[in-house]
Amino acid sequence: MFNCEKNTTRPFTVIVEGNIGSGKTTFLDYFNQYENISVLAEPLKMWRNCNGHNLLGLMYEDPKKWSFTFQSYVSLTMVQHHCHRSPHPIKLMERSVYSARYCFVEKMKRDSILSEPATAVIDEHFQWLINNPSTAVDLVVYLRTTPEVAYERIIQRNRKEEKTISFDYLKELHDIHEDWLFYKNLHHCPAPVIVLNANLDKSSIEEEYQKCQSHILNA
Ligand code: DCM
Ligand code: MG
Repeated sequence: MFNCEKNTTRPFTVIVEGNIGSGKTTFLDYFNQYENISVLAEPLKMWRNCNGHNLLGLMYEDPKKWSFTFQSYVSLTMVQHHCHRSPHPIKLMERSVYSARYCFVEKMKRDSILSEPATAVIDEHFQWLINNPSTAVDLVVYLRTTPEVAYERIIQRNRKEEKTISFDYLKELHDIHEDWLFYKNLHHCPAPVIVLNANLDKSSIEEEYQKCQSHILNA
């Protein structure tokens, strides 16, 4: 067993989930204004520079060759966030070890991008991780978009690594998020889920955030 928060109480931990382009960063930026919340954005910088290697870029360039490497690194950096000793009583994380396995690895497995042996290793690792107290979460916020809106936002933000993302890929990733967090018929949900309409644009989304604000702040 590992327990990164030995001798400290675990903060109320919220994971923010949703498709690529669902507005997770905008959500985190909004909650950054509260002093009692530790906000942990996805460590994209690390994924783009692991000792000089852009693993995110390699994964999109040659998925068969690099997906295992990339997802192994994602898992490590996500565990680091789960273990982060928050100085505040509330911790907000962008994604988690759960969406890495239940959405991205799931998709790669279905597409045979990850081989069966590679998936077996990931699964053993994942099962061990989630049986440890440090990966426990208290609330899931699901930023629910249509794949059309998410796709449009990805085009607008124009990340160079993401140019190869097709609408079909995004649609399938959307369906997997839906099955997991909306219909709840795919994998277990690690905590209660609040679903927000994340199709709304920046000018009206803050009102939507109110639906989960008290759950988070009064935790
Ligand atoms: N990503 C991935 N596998 C994960 C997590 C993220 O392939 N386990 C990719 C999807 C995006 C990028 O990383 O291209 C950033 O993710 P996000 O949608 O969370 O901003
Ligand atoms: Mg993001």
